[in-house]
Amino acid sequence: MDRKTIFCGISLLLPGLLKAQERPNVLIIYADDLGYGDLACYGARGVETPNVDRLASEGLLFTNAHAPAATSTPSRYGLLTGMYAWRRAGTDVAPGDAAMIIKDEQFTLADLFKNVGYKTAAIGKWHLGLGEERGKQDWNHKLNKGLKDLGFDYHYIMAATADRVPCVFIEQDTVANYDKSAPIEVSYKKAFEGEALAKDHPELLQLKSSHGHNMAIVNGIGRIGYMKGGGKALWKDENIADSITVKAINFIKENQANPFFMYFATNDVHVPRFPHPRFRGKSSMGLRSDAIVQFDWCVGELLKTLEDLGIRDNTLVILSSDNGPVIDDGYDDNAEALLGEHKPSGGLRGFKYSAFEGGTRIPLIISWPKSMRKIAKSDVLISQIDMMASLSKLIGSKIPKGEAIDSEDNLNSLLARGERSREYVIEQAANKTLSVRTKEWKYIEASDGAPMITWGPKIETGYLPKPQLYKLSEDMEERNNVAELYPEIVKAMQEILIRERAKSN
Ligand code: NG6
Ligand code: CA
Repeated sequence: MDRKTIFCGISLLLPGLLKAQERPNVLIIYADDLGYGDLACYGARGVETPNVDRLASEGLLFTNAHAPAATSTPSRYGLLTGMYAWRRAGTDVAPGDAAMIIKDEQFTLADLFKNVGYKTAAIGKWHLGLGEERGKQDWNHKLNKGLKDLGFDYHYIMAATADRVPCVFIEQDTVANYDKSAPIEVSYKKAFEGEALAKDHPELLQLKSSHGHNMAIVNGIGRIGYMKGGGKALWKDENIADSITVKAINFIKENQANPFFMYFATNDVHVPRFPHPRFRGKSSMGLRSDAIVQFDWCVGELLKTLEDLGIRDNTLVILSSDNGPVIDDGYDDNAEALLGEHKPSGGLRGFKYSAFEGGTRIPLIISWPKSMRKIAKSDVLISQIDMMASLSKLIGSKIPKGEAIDSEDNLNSLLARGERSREYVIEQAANKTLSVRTKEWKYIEASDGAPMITWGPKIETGYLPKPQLYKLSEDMEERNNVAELYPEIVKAMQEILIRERAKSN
C-alpha cells in the first residue's frame, strides 16, 4: 500500500466540514493566458463575457489572486500539487514529448477528491508530461504512464499545448479516434523525412508564425516539434473548445448522482488562437478576443448543464487562469494592432513570462450558490497554491504529511466567510526569478536576465541585476523602485526567500 492509499483509509474517518452527502461537486475552470483585465467583469473593453460575468455575480470575484508562476507548466504543477514548481528541476514549460512531471507518489488534487469518494476528471490542456521517459512515448499504443497514476478516473487531454505536437487528444492513456492507417511519430529533435515544415513552406500556412512555430505543419498551422501521421485523430483547431466541452458535459451527466471533481483546462486563449467560425467577429479585437468569447461560451455550456441537471446549487465553481496575458505569442493574428482600448493585464505592468504583476496576477472567481453569500469582490491576497489545503478542509480529505507543503488553508476567504490575506505569496517568472508579494509590497529578487523577452514577444521581464521593491498600495504599476529607501523590508523579503528555498531540501 502506498502513502496515498493509507491516507485514503484515514481520511474517510475524519470528520469533515460537511457530511459526505453534502459535499459539493468541484469544477475548476482553468483558462490559458487569460489576463487580469481580459474579462468584462474585470473591466475588459471590446469583448463581452456574459457567462463568466454571471458566475461572478453569483459569487466572489478576487482582485488580488495569483498564479504560482508566469507560465503554464509551473503554475499547473503548483495548483495540482500544492507545491511550488521552483522547488523541483524539470518543471519549466514542457515540450509535447515530456515525461510525467508530477511523480506517481506525489499527492495531487485528484487524489484529494478520489480519497473521499469523488469521481475525478481532467479535461483539456495538460502540459505536465505523459509516459515514463521523455521522447520515448509510443503514441500508437497505450501510454505506459498517465493521469490515472495521479488520481484521475477519467481524462481527455492535449499532451501539452495547441502549438506543440502531438496534435491529438489523449483519452484514457490512448490517442482518441486513433487512426491505424496513419501511425504517429513525434520528435523534438529532428524532422521526419518527407514532412513539409513551416519554415520552408509559408505558402501552406493559413495562420502565419510571427516567431518560432516553424516546424511541423498541422491544419495549415506551424507548430513546435516534429510530427508525422495522426490522420483522423488529428484535432481540428477550430473544434478544440467544442470537443473538450462535449467531453466535460458527458462526464458531468454520467456523474450527476455522485460528487465529482473536474479540472477543465481550456486551450483558450493560448496560441494558436483559432476559434470556431461561429465565434469569429464576435468581438472587436480579432482572433484573440474571439477566443475569449469562445472561452465564455464553454463556461456557459458547463453552467447550463449543471443547471439543467439540478446540481448547480451544490457545485463549487472556481474559474482562473494559469498566467498573465500575452499579445503576440508567435502567430500573426493581428492581436496587437486590434487591441484598441483594451488592457489585457488590466493596467498592471508586465505580461505572461514577467516578474511584474501582469505575469501572475490573474482573474479568480468562485461561486457555490448553496453555501456562499452573494458578495461582489474580495481584495484578499491569495494564491492558487492554496487550493489544495483549502479544498482539503472543505471536503474533509486529509493531505499526507510532507505533501502540498506550500498550500495554506484559506477556505474562509475563498467562500467569503471571513477574510484573511496570506502573509506572502511567492511568484515565479519565466527564468525562475522569484518575487515575494505581500498585501502591500512586491519584492523582485536580483536577476541577470535580460530586461525584455529575447525571443519575440515585446514584454518587459521585470529582471534587474539589483533588488526591486514596489509599494503596491501606492504604486500598482510598479514604476517606483523603493528598495534603497526601505533596506529593512528588502532584508525581510530576502530572508523569506532564503527560508522558503531551504524547505526544498
Ligand atoms: C513559448 C512559445 C509560446 C508558448 C509558450 C508557452 C515560441 C516562440 N513561443 O516557447 O508560443 O507556447 O512557450 O506558453 O515557441 S504556456 O502558456 O503554455 O506556458
Ligand atoms: Ca499559459
